[in-house]
Amino acid sequence: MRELRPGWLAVVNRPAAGKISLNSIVGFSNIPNQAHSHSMATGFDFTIMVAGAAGLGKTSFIRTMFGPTAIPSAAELEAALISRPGALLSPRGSIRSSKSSASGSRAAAAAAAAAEGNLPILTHSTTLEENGTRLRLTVLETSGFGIGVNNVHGWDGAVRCIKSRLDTVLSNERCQTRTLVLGDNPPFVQEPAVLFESEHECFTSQPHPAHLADLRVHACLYFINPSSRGLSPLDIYFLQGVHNLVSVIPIISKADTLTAKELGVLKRRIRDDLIANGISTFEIPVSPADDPDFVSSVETLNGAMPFSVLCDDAASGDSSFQGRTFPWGQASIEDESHSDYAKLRHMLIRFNLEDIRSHTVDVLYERYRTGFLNTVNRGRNAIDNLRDLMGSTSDPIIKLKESLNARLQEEVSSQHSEIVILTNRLKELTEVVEENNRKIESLKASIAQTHNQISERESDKQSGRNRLLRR
Ligand SMILES: Nc1nc2c(ncn2[C@@H]2O[C@H](COP(=O)(O)OP(=O)(O)OP(=O)(O)O)[C@@H](O)[C@H]2O)c(=O)[nH]1
Ligand SMILES: [Mg+2]
Repeated sequence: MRELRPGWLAVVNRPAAGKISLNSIVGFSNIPNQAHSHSMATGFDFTIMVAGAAGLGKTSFIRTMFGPTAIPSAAELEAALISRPGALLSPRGSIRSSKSSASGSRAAAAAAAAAEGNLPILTHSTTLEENGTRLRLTVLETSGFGIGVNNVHGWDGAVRCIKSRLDTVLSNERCQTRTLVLGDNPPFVQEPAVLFESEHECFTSQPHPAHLADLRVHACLYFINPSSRGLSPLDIYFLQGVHNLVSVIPIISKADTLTAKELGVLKRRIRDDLIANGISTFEIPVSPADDPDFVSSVETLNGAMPFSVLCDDAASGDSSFQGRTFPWGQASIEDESHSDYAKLRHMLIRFNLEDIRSHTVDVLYERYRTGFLNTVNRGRNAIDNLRDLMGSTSDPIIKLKESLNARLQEEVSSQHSEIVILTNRLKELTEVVEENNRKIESLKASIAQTHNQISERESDKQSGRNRLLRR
């Protein structure tokens, strides 16, 4: 093998069809192995929301799929509420259950909160390990939806929860420094929810390399009532709210309660309702370059949507059989004639987990981010326009204040000068009046003097006349 020096690339053969093959081994064919060992060291984050009306088997499904450590059962949750009465919190932090009434009050408290638009969300995180691969699984379960009298705003809390996680990632990206996580459990944003950390850590080892925790909800499994006649208005309301934020996978629960014919009809109605209401669900991507066998298996999986599922009956106590036992027989979760559970597991975990994640992260989140930045830019442009309008690069508010102050001062000074003019005019007029008064006074005095002179002359005349008469 030739020695590879910096800046030197081995003689290359010009490509036959766009590819360049090197004559010597550089070593980048080892990159997949490096990526593999890095992934093994850091593990994977996967956050999943299970949503749907109360009692449809959401908890049972997660426990069947990921094992009993992935989420507490209803009984474990009640027990936890009895030991930790304040565990069920409303978004505003008020305690919604008390020790004395924990059992049974969970549903009532959840229904009350859901009616106020604060649907409680049970958040449970655990690290699972399989053949050395770590999966940091976070399950968010909507709890108590649809059992209240008024469910109109029931889903708002769940939509807000998904958005707030996206917003956290978005604001983290805009921060100058971000905190890397050491250890298994990522930090959590406080949900309007019950927050339980797993007490059954499956994995203990040295801290693995630091990584940036991904808080986004990657998939939303939406459970549909098997006894419905398609999507209900509330189903449509929720799905329309989240389908642009997360990869949505619709699921028909309790497949064992439907005949094959009923299931076919329900699936068709749900597909029609999804299309009619413009709701997009996750589909496994295929490209024209893909192998035809692969394409046909993907078509089978995509065609099975919405998946019907059947959950293991934990209460049966039979660990050798996964499924449900009835007086007339057994329904196995693995049997494809009973449900699409095997197909869903195939897609959700075994083959398309990364596709689901990348659809949420690279397509939906990018769209959300672009929309947010467009809004911010529009706001900035409006401020810039205002600045241009004011002919200054300074803060428009300060500029506006300054211009108002200047105008006010101008008006005050113009009024002031008017007052000065008027005062001067008044002074002049007063002087004129005083002058006129003085003239009047002097005229009065001269008139009085003339009067006196006339009366003196009159008396002189009278005395002359009297003298003449006496003679
Ligand atoms: N027949 C049948 N029953 C099921 C199935 N899955 C779950 N159940 C039963 O449905 C009931 C409710 O199951 P959960 O898993 O607690 O339902 P959930 O959706 O988590 O309920 P909430 O958390 O209260 O919203 C339990 O009695 C389960 O045994 C299923 O596939 N078929
Ligand atoms: Mg549950």
